[in-house]
Amino acid sequence: MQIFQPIITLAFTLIAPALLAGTLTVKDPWIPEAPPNARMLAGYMELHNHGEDVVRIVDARAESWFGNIEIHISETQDGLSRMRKIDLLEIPPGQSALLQRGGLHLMLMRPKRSPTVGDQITIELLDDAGQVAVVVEAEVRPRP
Ligand SMILES: [Cu+2]
Repeated sequence: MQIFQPIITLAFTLIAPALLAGTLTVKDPWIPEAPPNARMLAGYMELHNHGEDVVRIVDARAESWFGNIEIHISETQDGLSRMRKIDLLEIPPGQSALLQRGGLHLMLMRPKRSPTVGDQITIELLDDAGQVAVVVEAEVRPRP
């Protein structure tokens, strides 16, 4: 039996990262610093799906920092800029989703404390199966 142990260990070492890594990668996640009493902050990043299946993001959480997080899109209608909540962010295989100023973004709502420049905020993005699709380490930076 003992002779099989290294083989099992090797197999797990090879397989485990593939299972854990998921198919989304995150580039440059950041949060513009907001005034201390702000009721919401934005979260920006680039998500890339390097897997073979579509990824559907429906929710996000950072429970030690925010009461809830929504996915928003900013749109200009009749010359007015407004934000709309979207229930599903679909990223097809090989495609990216860009969350940036004036477009898609995470809306980080009901802050439990005030994020300040340099803070690292861990955000989990959840897929339509309720699984964590990717864990994001977003840095709070000065507002441009
Ligand atoms: Cu918003």
